[in-house]
Amino acid sequence: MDNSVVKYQLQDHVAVITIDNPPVNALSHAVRQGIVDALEAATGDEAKAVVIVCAGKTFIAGADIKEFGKPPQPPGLPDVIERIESQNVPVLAVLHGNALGGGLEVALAAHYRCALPGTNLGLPEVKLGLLPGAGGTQRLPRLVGIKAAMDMILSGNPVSAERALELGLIDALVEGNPEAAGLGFVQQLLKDGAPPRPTGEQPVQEVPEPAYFEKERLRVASRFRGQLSPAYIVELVEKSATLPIAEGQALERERFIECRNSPQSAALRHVFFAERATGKVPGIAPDVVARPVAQVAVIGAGTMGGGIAMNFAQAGVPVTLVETGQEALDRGLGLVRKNYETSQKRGRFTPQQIDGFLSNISGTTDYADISTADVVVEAVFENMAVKKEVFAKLDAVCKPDCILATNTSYLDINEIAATTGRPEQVIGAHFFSPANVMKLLEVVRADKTADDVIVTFMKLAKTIGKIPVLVGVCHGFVGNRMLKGYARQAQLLLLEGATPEQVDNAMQNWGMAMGPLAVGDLAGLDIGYRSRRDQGIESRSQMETALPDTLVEMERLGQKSGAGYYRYDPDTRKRMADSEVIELTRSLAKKWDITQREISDEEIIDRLSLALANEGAAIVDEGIASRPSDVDVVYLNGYGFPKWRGGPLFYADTLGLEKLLEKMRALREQTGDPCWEPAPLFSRLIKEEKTLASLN
Ligand code: T1G
Ligand code: NAD
Repeated sequence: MDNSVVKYQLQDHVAVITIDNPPVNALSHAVRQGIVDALEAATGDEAKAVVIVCAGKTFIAGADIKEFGKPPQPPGLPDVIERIESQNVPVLAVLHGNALGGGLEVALAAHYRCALPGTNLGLPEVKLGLLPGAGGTQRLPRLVGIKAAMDMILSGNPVSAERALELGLIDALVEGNPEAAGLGFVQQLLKDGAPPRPTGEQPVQEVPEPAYFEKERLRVASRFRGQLSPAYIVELVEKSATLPIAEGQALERERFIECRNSPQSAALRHVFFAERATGKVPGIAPDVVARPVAQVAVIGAGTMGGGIAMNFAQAGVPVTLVETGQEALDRGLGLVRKNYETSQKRGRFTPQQIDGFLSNISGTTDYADISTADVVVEAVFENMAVKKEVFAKLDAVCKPDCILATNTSYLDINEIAATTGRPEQVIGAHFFSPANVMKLLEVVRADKTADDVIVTFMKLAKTIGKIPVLVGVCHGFVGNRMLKGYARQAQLLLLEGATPEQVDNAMQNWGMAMGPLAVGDLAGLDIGYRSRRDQGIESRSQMETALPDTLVEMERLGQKSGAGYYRYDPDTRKRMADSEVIELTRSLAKKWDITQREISDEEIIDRLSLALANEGAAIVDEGIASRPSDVDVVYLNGYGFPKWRGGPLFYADTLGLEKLLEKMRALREQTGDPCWEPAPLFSRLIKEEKTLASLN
């Protein structure tokens, strides 16, 4: 018996079940049915053993996430697991590539496991707002013990095959072709007379004291604020030590279904596919190929330049940092070395790795030294005249097909491109600080940017471990443009009576990594101050920037000066509310004739999240972003938006567009503020009975 994705064959009395469901052998309905049918065939053929193996680059990478939210089709995965474990002859799973989620649960149901070196074994369900729903929380502790199982399932991070062997998760490392290696291993098992060995019947190893579970519950409550599945994971792993496997699995299934149907998991599944969709650029022919990139140059070794260079060095791409003078160059290279020392202390990289990265980084003050670069990323001062001067120089020294990218945060890339004779080779590459850490990269398509330049840069971004989002040219692109409306609401709420602490706590309890005022203090209030002055906006002339303007002129620049919206303890850097700021805000409110009042956390959350959604919808409508999920990916990876809320536009759909319009109209009524004029896209979608997700 065969079906389109599961092959069955009998070899020397051994039944070989091969799953072939590209790209990642996900456990679709056809795969589940195919496995059960193949096991029935093995029984019918009186096979002496069964080998489960996968074709392609990986073992099973989990349940088919695309099937979630659709009506369940039997056999469900728990049935498949039951069927594997109850087979009356030894069942071996041969693992290679990734054995994740339901894939590892299939392996746990097998009686023996072997893996090729380099295989990743993990239960990443928590990253999808789920928990292992086919026995993982009950069988893994039986093999590796409670603590190792708890760490694996709560972190969702895989372990290597080598570590899995140490933990007792697999029985052996094997080499070569998975099927051949598996057949060799199973013949040894048969020679040794190895019996079927149901994992579910094995006792749980090393059960810790109750205090351990209490500590885990507390840790999870603070680390996963507002999330459902982590607490259930602690409960289920703890109960695996006392409940018989059938009861443990039944409770696990109940918890799993609750999580699967939760808005959090829907949000995290949206994020999973949204982050993979950003690389698919509409409107570019599939035959446009990326150019090879063998060497890169970065102009300016300041806050951003150094971090940008580190990304290329770590990806094995030689990079040259260019500065105005030796002193600036030495300072920049020194900053890079210091960053690596910190990473080494934190155990992120080994000394050997760091030596390798540093050997990929060189420095110069002579532009002629980068004439053979394939890509140049400019990260000099945010000043149009300086950038134009640099691009004119690059246009002169770099080879004709060298791609010239700018890391500008706000400046008009079309204007910069126009200073060169090769505007089709000019593109925006907006990294986020710290550039060697933040995963987001806004790739900015200028009016004349060539398709193969875009394809090359999107691929290069993935090579250096970034999530690229292609955006159009406008002030602040996607992220900073949306930030403007968000930050403005935060300022207005302060003038209307909320405190910095109240605004930040409301947003952090809602899930933001950090509240808007604390972010302002972290980034430095002087950056915004300088940018407003560069735009010719007179200081304190605007209601929504009067407070930060005043703070900067009081030398309160934020964390870097020890005070901003908050005061910071010089030793611990602890953030403390500051009555002086409250007083100052009160006096500014008087000056702008604003009556202060009690403000609820709900109003704060509404105004900040709706400001993001409204601007995000306008950005999609203008085509600055290709799809709503791209806007979500920008905010999730660049601005600390909580992943379990899916992003500003996914959240808007969760609220419901009619409800969202209602809230905006009420705010328009209440405040008279034209910013609450809803983006036309909302009404259009409502009229067509569609959601933002329908545009993804
Ligand atoms: N279901 C459906 N599609 C999947 C998928 C999955 N599990 N995993 C990947 N894809 C698609 C993906 O969208 C992309 O499609 C293509 O495969 C290549 O993926 C009961 C309930 C395995 C490490 O969470 O982490 O099991 O964009 O670009 O970089 O307990 O994919 O080409 O159209 O990511 O080489 C648990 C999810 C599920 C693992 C490979 N499993 N996958 O990375 O390729 S829940 C996971 C990954 C579960 C049970 C529970 C990665 C990967 P497209 P890719 P990659
Ligand atoms: P920075 O002031 O820290 O560094 C700029 C560096 O450029 C300095 O070391 C300076 O010596 C060098 N430089 C100036 N003119 C030069 C020239 N002609 N040739 C070579 N080097 C030159 O600035 P930064 O914060 O790294 O910002 C750089 C760019 O990145 C700006 O456009 C900024 O808007 C953008 N950006 C900054 C951040 C951030 O958080 N700092 C985030 C994203 C983007």
